[in-house]
Amino acid sequence: MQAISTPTTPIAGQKPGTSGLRKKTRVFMQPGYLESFVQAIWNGIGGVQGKVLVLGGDGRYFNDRAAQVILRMAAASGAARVITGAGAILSTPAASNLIRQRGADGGIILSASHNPGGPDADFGVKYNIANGGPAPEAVTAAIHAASEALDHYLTLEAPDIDLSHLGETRLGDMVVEVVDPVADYADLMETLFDFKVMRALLQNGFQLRFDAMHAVTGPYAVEILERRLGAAPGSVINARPLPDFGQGHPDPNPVWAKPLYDAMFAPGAPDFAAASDGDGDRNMVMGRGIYVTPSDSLALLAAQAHLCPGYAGGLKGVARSMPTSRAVDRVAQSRGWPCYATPTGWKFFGTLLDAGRVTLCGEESFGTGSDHVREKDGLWAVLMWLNILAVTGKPVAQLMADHWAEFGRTWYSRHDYEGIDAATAEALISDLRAALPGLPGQQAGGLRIESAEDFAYTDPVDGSRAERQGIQIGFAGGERAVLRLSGTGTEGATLRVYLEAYERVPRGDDTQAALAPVLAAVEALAGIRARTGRAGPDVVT
Ligand code: VG1
Ligand code: CO
Repeated sequence: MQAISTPTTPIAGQKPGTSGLRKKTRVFMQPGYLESFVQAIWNGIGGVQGKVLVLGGDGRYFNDRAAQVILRMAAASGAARVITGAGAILSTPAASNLIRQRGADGGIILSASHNPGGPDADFGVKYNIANGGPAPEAVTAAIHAASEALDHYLTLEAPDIDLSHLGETRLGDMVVEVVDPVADYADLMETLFDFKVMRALLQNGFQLRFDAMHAVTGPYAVEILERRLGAAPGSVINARPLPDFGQGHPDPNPVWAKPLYDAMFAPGAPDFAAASDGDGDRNMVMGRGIYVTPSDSLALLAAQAHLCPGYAGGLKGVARSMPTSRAVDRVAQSRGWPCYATPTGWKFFGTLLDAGRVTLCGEESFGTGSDHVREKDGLWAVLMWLNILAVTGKPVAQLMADHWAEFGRTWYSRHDYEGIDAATAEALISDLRAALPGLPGQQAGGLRIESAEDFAYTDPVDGSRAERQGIQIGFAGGERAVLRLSGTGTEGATLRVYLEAYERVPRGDDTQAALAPVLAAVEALAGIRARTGRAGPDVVT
């Protein structure tokens, strides 16, 4: 087979800091566009000659065709082997696991995560390194530089490979190995959690509902929850992955997983419910009559991790993204663990996990994970919850009440303003940034400002530096507000406002009421309503 060289298409707007490229699907489908980005990855990582790569995606529209393009391009550039899940399907955590288990040089994940899929929705391509985690800034910067210098890409003239059957085939000189996307991942889960005690729980009438949102976790959840753990058939709902996620928004939060959320407050609610996103790395957790914020979930999992076999030896430390609430910090402090605050994005946890400094980490954006892979892991979090529920025998609401009684309650909410004008959003942040030095000591709303900074981070392991990671404002009563712009959107700008307050002895159960003073302070400081013309946020989680 002959390698052919074709001129490239400019890849407009790739942000150097993001770990992949997320665009409208039709943009990726333009002739030569996907090819140009993939060639930029190959060039940015020093070529793929002789390398072993993992390839898989969340099954969204264009996943199948993109996989064929990438296979031909890997073969044309001399890759030795590409390992892919049947149908080119792999959840993000399963891809991370496969890279690690097989000692691959890296991998490509096809997904736009929780963004909708379809010809008029979103697609994405992400490169993961040999530790199984998202490419760090140095690698994404090299890929970005390569994309700007690109003048041709290499591919093969070859028919599509049949990816529906397990086994090995050849494409030119490269081996294409098709594996079961679920088996290795499910086996890994059995090494971390007590399947026997969870099976007994489910046999004793405990009801579970898992909403796969017509995304990639369907087959994983059916295999693990229904087949291996014996949950009643049908416990996994929306289990069939669809290229457009059934026209849904595969984002597990109270807004986009509303039917599940509402069901947990209605008569006949099951004991425990959870949902995951498009590519399976996010999770939302609920009990009967209770929604657990991701920040609280991280804190609870950290506090109870020792009940699970994989973590029985205790945790080395914990990490959270800076905007994530400090609920986990309070657990770490009482247990004497180191606790790190990193910039937003899972890639920043990689060095800490690799160096053995932390065991558990998480983000407020419905992401929780551990050192078992190098991505956040939705089903893993669900299983950890189930394991803890099974060992303690307490309902979710009781577990949380006991947790808050021990550590106090960290009230927390995120308000998102989506699709706002990019220039307005940039100006809002840069004006706030300019005002930062004068803020400490001033009043905002009814609160006194104690600290104000634009978060910067020096990685304690490799010394790499990340600046301008979000405006963080601390108030005298321990309240906190964070403002930053999303790096994952594909339309306009999204402003995220993170609100936090703390009560040692929590009163009531109204999160937004508890956070109203912080919100008033943010409005006074940033004037979001006046600047954007919006009456309020589009999504509140
Ligand atoms: C969002 C979340 C962030 C998460 C990222 C990728 O980023 O806030 O915590 O790591 O999505 O998640 P941003 O820049 O839009 O705030 V996933 O599940 O889309 O890979
Ligand atoms: Co995701």
